[in-house]
Amino acid sequence: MISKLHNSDPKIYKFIEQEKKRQQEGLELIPSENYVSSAVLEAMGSILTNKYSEGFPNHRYYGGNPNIDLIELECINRAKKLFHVEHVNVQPYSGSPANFAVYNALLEPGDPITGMNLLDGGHLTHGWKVSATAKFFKSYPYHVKPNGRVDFDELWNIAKEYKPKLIWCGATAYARTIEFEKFSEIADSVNAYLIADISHISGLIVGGVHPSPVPFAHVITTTTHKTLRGPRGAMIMVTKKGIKKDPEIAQKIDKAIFPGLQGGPHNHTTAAIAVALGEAAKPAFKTYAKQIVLNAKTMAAEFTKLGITLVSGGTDNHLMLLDLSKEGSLGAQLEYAMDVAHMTANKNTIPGDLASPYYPSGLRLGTPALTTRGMKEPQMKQIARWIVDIINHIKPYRLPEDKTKRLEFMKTFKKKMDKDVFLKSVAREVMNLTSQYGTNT
Ligand code: DSN
Repeated sequence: MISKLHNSDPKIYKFIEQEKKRQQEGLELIPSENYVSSAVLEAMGSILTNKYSEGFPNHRYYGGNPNIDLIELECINRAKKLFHVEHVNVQPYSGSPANFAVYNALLEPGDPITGMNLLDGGHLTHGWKVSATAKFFKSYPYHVKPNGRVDFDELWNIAKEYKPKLIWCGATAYARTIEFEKFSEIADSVNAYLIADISHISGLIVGGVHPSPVPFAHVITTTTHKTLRGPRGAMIMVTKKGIKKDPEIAQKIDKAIFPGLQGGPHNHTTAAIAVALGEAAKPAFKTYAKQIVLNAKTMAAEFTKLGITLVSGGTDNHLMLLDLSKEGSLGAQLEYAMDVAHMTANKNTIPGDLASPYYPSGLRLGTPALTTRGMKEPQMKQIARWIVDIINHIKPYRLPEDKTKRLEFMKTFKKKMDKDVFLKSVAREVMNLTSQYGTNT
């Protein structure tokens, strides 16, 4: 069947088809990515995008919203039931706006906050220096210890000295269980809000393979497109504990989103979130979440067996962080070489990285997307072996110490890799594997 898009805009159609092919042929190892179902895609691509509906259900600033109200209310109710929370706002455009809305709701400019340092696995919006969150609030980041786990002694000291009004827990490159109870003890001791950003692990929480922050946090934020396997969007949830601390907290969050920060909600996204939440409520999702973690543990064990160092020595969740400092800060080179071999991952800093975020010493890998495709332990071992073969192959290309030489070095490296016979042979093996698996649509 020739699509309407193909007829009306063949150029964009072609680019989309190319991307579809890339997603089908390649191995998606970025831990924050996933493949949505056809049902989620259908809702995302629906006519709901045509409608303005500023405001909230039954309280809109535009007419014609009876159906949008039904969709948003259904989405809210599904989220409340699935996560066991009291209030949910499903309108944030994505994770960063959701987090900024929390600041907007609960703090005054200049208030002190703390979150995990970006280089240690935290998120930009948890107070990293180049983020607006550090411009408008005073940020005192906490770190991980040499063993790769959160340094709670340091966090206690930060809490006592700076009295943060808001503490973030949750991360983007942290392979260990988030110890919500320990964070809540510290937050409660200084009467701070504890905000759990569960973007990476919300699917694992729903699937019962990671503890829930609900008894401990006041507010929870999550994107909906990572392990939760929904569309690109986000939610802000308020717990009983949050309402006990501040009975107005739910209204403050809603007002911070609209009119505080955003305009019209993306109703097509809201509908697709509702569909994804419906899928996540099914028993099969628990099996999926369990397999994500099993796959990650299997892959991590294979890397360790093959001599690769992992930050924190392994994983409890869906991701792992390869520490390639002893191999020569290979993060950027490995990301590129893997791309040539049809494997997508992302270079990442490691705790205490002496290289820069653009040329870091680590590589972040995750299993949610591969697990969606139905891959299991044997495939994880094979993929780890391919990656280690590539690491060994590119080891001679150590990052130059002299920063001014790095750009030129990468240009030459990329040209060589584009024609590299070994990488092409891995790409063929990868395509042979991926041809046996669909992409959830
Ligand atoms: N960009 C997300 C990730 O990849 O983890 C975080 O916002």
